Amino acid sequence: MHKTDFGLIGLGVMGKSISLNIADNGFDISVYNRTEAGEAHITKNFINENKSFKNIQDFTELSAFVSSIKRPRKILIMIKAGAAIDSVIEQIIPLLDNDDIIIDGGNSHYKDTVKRTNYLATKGLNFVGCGISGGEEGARKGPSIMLGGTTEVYKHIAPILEKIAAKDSNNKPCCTHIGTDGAGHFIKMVHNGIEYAEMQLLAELYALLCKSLTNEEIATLFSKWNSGSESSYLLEITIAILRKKENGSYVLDHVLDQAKSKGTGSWSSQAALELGIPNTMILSSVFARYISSFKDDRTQLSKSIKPKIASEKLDVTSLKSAYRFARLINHQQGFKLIHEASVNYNWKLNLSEITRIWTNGCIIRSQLMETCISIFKSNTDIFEDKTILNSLISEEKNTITMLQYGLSQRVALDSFSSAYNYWVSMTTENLPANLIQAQRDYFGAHTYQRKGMDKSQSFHTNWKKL
Ligand code: NBP
Repeated sequence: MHKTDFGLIGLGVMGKSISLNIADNGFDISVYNRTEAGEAHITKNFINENKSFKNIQDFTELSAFVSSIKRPRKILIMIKAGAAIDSVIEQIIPLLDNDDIIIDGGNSHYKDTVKRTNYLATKGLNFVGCGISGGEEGARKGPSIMLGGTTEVYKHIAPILEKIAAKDSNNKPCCTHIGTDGAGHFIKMVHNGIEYAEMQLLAELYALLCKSLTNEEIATLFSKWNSGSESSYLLEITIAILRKKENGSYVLDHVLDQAKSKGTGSWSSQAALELGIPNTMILSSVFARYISSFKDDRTQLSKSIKPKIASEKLDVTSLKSAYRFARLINHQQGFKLIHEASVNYNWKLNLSEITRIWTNGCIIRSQLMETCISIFKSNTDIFEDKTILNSLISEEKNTITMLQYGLSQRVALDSFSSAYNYWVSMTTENLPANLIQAQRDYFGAHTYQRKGMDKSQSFHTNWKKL
């Protein structure tokens, strides 16, 4: 058998789709899936289901799989993140040769990626942490690909990964070298964090709208929004979800209201806490999912509350404006976190290039993301863009109207409130943090600074003495 161009380990949802995408683009590929008890059929079934592809070689034995790939080998591991990655790495290390390239395409934690990069370098092997977004369909038709590792290694894998990636509006691949070691996985993690908040905003809008509109009416309203500046992939799928019926009734009405999560939202929040960046929207979206999981408690407690009957009329025009406002804040916070990580880890991240590869193939692709490409060509913070700042100033009024309606109707608007409170605090010169400083000094003698004086000067007051 002739040697293949690429190897892939893990024929799960993503692995299967990426393999077919690579084969479709004319590359020869070797695929492998572990053969736990009763699982030897996975690779065979995959080949049988895709008989038309003559350029896929399947293996159930790792050494034969590794030997079948051209050197330097490029092997994409597409399995569950965590210990499974380390286990596969340990199994293939003895089979590899110097300068071979292992690519981890799963949602691994960026700090694990840094450790693995350093560890594999001691073995003479290259490691690339690679974020892949777009779900099953994106993986098959063209995902957005965020690569870490060195520029040298990127050059080796770019011809294949750029070919299989989605293309932006200028037909450039939505695939780029993000930065060294953990940068690719960090960016994928924040991508997912922004996604959490984008999803939560739509869920909160739905919660408000379904008080007075049917699912079909909400879908019609969202369709109007989706034809303009607020268009996005997530809005598009929400419309389809709202309209989906089975046996004459809306499927959505039968879906249990407990949202699950796999970790990238909480990791983004942890990174924000570690780096000192107030990413309130991702955090509130993660907590909203956690709150949803307390279904039994909610059901029990709800029995003590009288339901609110919508008496006031909902001002639908304020909603679109509030939605835009909150999305701008979400993007501002997400990119502030990315910028801070860039400085902290010396990744020298190109924010405009990151937004560019997020304009197609990925879950948070949107018209706003297209706008962000030019914003980040000359700024590192969305607030520095005068047009955006003016837009936020004018949309504040509508956000207040929407939040007031939500409060009056007893609809929890975790993420919209986070956006608004963050905006108000960020645009307020004097916050009550002077009281916090005084309290800290009172009970812990932590000292404080005084207004108008050099910040290097610390003061302590005996607060008990009148
Ligand atoms: P799936 O759950 O569909 O597949 C998981 C794969 O991991 C299977 O091939 C499975 O083998 C393999 N695996 C496991 Br589980 N434990 C293993 C171990 N100890 N050793 C070797 N292989 C092991 O996951 P998926 O949706 O394809 O996701 C794969 C990665 O891509 C994850 O990190 C995920 O977070 C990430 N991701 C997923 C999406 C998405 O939309 N699904 C998008 C972007 C990124 P088996 O078949 O023998 O159990």
